[in-house]
Amino acid sequence: MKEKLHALQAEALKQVEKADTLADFQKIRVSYLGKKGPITEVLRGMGKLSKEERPIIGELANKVRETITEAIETKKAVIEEAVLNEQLKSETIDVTLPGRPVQVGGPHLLTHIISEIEDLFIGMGFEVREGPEVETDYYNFEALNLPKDHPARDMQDSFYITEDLLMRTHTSPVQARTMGEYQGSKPVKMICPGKVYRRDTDDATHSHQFTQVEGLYVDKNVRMSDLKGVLNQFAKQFFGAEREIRLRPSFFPFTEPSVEMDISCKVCQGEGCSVCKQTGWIEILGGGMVHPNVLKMAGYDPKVYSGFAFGMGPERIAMLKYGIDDIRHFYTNDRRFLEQYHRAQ
Ligand code: 2NL
Repeated sequence: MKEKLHALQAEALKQVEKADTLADFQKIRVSYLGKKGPITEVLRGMGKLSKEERPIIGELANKVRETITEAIETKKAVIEEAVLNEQLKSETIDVTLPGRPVQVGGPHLLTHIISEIEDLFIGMGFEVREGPEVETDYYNFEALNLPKDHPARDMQDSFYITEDLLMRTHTSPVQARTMGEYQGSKPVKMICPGKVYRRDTDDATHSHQFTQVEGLYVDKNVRMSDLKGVLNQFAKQFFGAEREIRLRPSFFPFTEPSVEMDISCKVCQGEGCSVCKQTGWIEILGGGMVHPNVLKMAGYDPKVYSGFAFGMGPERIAMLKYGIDDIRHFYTNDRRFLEQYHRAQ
């Protein structure tokens, strides 16, 4: 019996020596130490042994079992570590590799310009209002002193949905609606940014769809000097404190008198160059004192109330500020154009 146990131990240890996968150890454990294995068999057959032999064989069998178990565990630990090391090696991350660039989006240049304009006028006490892009003939034309058959309507030919409904040709109807809502009950101090539409053929300076920001201030005792002060403040904050402004007489059906505002040319400081077409000045917006008819139609008594209004095109302003040569760049969505302005200030 003793020899049999010693032989079993020697045989098992040899197997452990040869084993090199985790499955091998499992097999050895089952075949030597398992329920149906030889060691268990010896321990089970103890009853048949003499009283003297029993403790000696019992102790030896237990020792053999421990020795085999220990050998398996020791070698298994070595193999497990090797497997882990292999895995770590194959799964290492090279932290020195450059990362994949993250695609960061940003607001469209026009959105950016419009919010900048909004911020400046909010700072002067104007509120921002929006309105429908599909307008009635009344708010788009009639309420702005452009009756049917007025020749100025030809310049603002639009896309008609029905005889009475059209894509708005300017954002002024938002202002006409606001005044109409208040019916002369309180002052109005607002700007209205948004998309507008004209039946134009697209080229470098024309687009059938573009944007506008218009402003309106109606109160008692609003004067031309208020318009000049507000627009001067806007021009200096937007284009730079060193810019001068000038107002030239002009005509709009909804203002009287009407003006156009120029800012001094940054390129030549007023000397005359190709950017300002040798004039030293660059036109940036139009405005004037709200026509009494416009006030009257919205329920404001022109003997009590007066107001100024102005309108500008963010595309033109962006083109001047960044030297963009074609209005179509804003709408063709070429990322090589758009991405240049993701960090625009
Ligand atoms: C331009 C000129 C202008 C207005 C817009 C306006 C609005 C109301 C009453 C009177 Cl409700 N006027 N808006 C006035 C003058 C000029 O825009 O060149 N825009 C791009």
